[in-house]
Amino acid sequence: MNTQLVVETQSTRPQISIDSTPWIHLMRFADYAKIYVTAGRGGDGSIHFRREKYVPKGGPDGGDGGKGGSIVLKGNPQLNTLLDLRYRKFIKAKPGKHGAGARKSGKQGENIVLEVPLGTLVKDAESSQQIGEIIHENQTVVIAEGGDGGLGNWHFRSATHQAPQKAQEGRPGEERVVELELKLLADVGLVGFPNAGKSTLLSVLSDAKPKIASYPFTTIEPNLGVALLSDYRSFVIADIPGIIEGAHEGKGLGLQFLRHIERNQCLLFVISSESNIAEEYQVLLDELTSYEPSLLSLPRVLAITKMDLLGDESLDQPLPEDPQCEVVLCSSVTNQGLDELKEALWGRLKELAPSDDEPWRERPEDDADPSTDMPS
Ligand SMILES: Nc1nc2c(ncn2[C@@H]2O[C@H](COP(=O)(O)OP(=O)(O)OP(=O)(O)O)[C@@H](O)[C@H]2O)c(=O)[nH]1
Ligand SMILES: [Mg+2]
Repeated sequence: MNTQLVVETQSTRPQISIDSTPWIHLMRFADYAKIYVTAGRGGDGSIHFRREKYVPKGGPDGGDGGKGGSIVLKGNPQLNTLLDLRYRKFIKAKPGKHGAGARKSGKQGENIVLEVPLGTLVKDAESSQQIGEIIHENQTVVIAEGGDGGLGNWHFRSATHQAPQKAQEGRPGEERVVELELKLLADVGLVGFPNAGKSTLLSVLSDAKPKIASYPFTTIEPNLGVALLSDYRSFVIADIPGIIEGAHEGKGLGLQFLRHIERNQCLLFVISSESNIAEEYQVLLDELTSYEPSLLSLPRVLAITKMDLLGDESLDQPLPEDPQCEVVLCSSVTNQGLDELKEALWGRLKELAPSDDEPWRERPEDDADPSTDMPS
């Protein structure tokens, strides 16, 4: 557990208004990428005839062309963003080699494998049709299939056609524009205003080491961490950029972060002890509702952070009246309430578990066959 924190001692929560932070609009959150992919063309079939000593008029023996390289996505749980792909706009796989005499097939073009985080959805940019979704480690989805190699003239021989001058050309590889969108797969999603202390909380609840600073929107891409509890229990927490009023309309990092919350099993609201807690909680709830009303059916826990800043004073303000939400007072500096918070989250996640034998982390969509459609 990482307890080395650089902590500001005074309240650092500024008033966020979109006018005072115009640079936020310029930041792109790396959970979306559009790429142009061209699979390799298949190699041509060969027109060739056997030439051997003492074998006059050897028959046709032109081999087939090799298949072109495909472009394939592969799940990598170490990744949290699609950033790498944003710098590789055009991706082209190698063609297959042409067939040769003695029925020799051409070599296949090499597949290009693009590693992406778990939770990546891929769709055809033109038709908007979903091509696939990466959920499991090492799961693959072909996004552009290599062209088949052409048949060599050997295939075209017949009793009446003993010297066919015909072979097939290789087929072109698939070419398309695809859009990738990341919706992180985490059990618990942190929801809070910028600077509320979300990343700091993630760093003390889990093994993650996110960037922490006293200015808003420090987090511009999501971080995942694994929270460990006793008896080998664990769950995954995702820290995402802060929410501000109007986020559902695209303010701040807006919609770019909200899509991650959809996949969480449970939401952890984070509000600083120095804020107007009930008011801030209501803004957060309203933003979630405006974006996707079904988010309110997710179990939720409210962590009131930075309790250490109150010193000896107790929390002297009304808490949100929400029977569905358990409230835990905590501090990432003194570790107050952290174990209680983990247990509260575990409790909520456990309620979702189908049974003790089946871990709750098995989501319905996880039942889908993770087997690959990777071309051979
Ligand atoms: N005293 C005190 N300071 C804290 C605590 N948690 C976080 N902070 C400080 O609050 C500031 C903001 O913390 P972050 O964890 O970066 O906040 P965040 O919610 O991730 O902010 P964004 O990524 O900008 O949305 C930093 O200066 C932290 O050191 C706490 O429990 N006590
Ligand atoms: Mg942060």
